[in-house]
Amino acid sequence: MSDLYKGLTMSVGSRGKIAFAAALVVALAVFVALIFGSTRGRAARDVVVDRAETAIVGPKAAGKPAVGNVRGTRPNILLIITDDQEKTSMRAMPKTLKLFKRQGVDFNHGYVTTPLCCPARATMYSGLYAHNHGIITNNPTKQFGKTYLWQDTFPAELQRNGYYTGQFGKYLNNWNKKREGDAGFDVFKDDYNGIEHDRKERSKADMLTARRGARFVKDRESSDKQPWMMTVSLRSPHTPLVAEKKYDNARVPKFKPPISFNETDLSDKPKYLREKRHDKTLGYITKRYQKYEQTLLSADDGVAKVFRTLKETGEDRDTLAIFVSDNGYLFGAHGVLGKVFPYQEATNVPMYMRWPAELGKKGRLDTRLVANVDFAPTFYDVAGIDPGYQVDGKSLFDPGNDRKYMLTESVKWKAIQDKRGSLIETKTNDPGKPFVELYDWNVDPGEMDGKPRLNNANQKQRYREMSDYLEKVKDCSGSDCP
Ligand SMILES: [Ca+2]
Ligand SMILES: [Ca+2]
Ligand SMILES: [Ca+2]
Repeated sequence: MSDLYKGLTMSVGSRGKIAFAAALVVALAVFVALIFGSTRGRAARDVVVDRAETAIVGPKAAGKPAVGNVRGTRPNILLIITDDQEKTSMRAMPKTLKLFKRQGVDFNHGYVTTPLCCPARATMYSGLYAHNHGIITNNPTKQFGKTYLWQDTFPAELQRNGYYTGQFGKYLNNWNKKREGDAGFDVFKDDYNGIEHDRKERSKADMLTARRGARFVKDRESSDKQPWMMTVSLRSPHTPLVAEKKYDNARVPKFKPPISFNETDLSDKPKYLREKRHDKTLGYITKRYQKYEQTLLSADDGVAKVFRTLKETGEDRDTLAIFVSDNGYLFGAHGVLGKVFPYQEATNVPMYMRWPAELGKKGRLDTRLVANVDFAPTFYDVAGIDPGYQVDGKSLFDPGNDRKYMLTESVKWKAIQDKRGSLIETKTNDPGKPFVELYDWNVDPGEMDGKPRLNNANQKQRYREMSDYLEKVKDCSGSDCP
């Protein structure tokens, strides 16, 4: 058992003393930083951070923290994002699964609060819901510098607090470095921004991004004492579905159609979805999915490459890494092809965390309802940063991060869900009368019948509770948010 794990059995008294000592160290560090001006480039990795107990909740932990610590040093921070990756396609990424599922934490109830590229990423960077950072579409230029402030994101906060920061691959759609600024990155290589539909370049994107990330880690060897943060934003499996040449005919796991594949009766679904229905054939979708998975083979190689470099440079242990997709994808569920829908295939994404120094290398399942809105608060927590703005999410290491309901939202709809089902309200022309869907996954796991059933007291009470709660939190901010 490492020293950090002894935190679990420490008496309250000794915790208090350590917390006090840690607070002193942090205060001293801040004092020194103030004297020497900007902390940028100065803060050492061995700054001791006083943070809450690590609360990783798994089935065996019966809701109690499985790992605890009261202090630790600041880790490197690595965020890996895939683009449009729905959950079941993780099967096409064995190397990533080995690193993250077998050696890390699997969040099986991990969500993106808005299942669309740019809003989801803005939420990751800021720790804010889309209704607060303002980016709700993929064309956000008007929000930059107004509702979305790059100064209030984790790269900028970490940079201000002594981290060396890098961004590789897509940051946010339409972000223009010259106009909008460097967004808090010391190194900023947003490859393929604007030319992401170039079919010729597409197949090489993941390896280029991974190579740049690996180079960044290697370069940091010369200043090994300073922690770094980087985002590796992979292109795959976003369209155009052009795999690397060597994977053009690679074997990949076969497509398994969802229960709701080309759902016949859509009378329980909102109008915009009914109008979007494609009803592509199983043959077409199977083929398309195969291409989609083939692009993921390069993303998998890219992840493996970055971690090989972490091992070579001795950085693996002290790096907190999160792997996530910016949104899921519906492959024929409810007859549609796409994202931005309030259904599980779009919102429940692959989400893993790995940090050998604190969490060991035993695979765990964390069953809490967590989301991308929790990432920035998590990074602030482990780096001992009090951000200069109010976040909506909660640190994944915060024992208080154990929400009963999750809020998800988009332009057309807002929804809340627990682990049993969801209530979705889609806007109609009448603001007081949203189109309502209510799902209970115990009886309807495919979300095939959203017409609210209010046949008994239980159903009525659940419906009332969920719609009241949605009304209460749909425009929430800070600690009022779920
Ligand atoms: Ca996306
Ligand atoms: Ca090193
Ligand atoms: Ca139906």
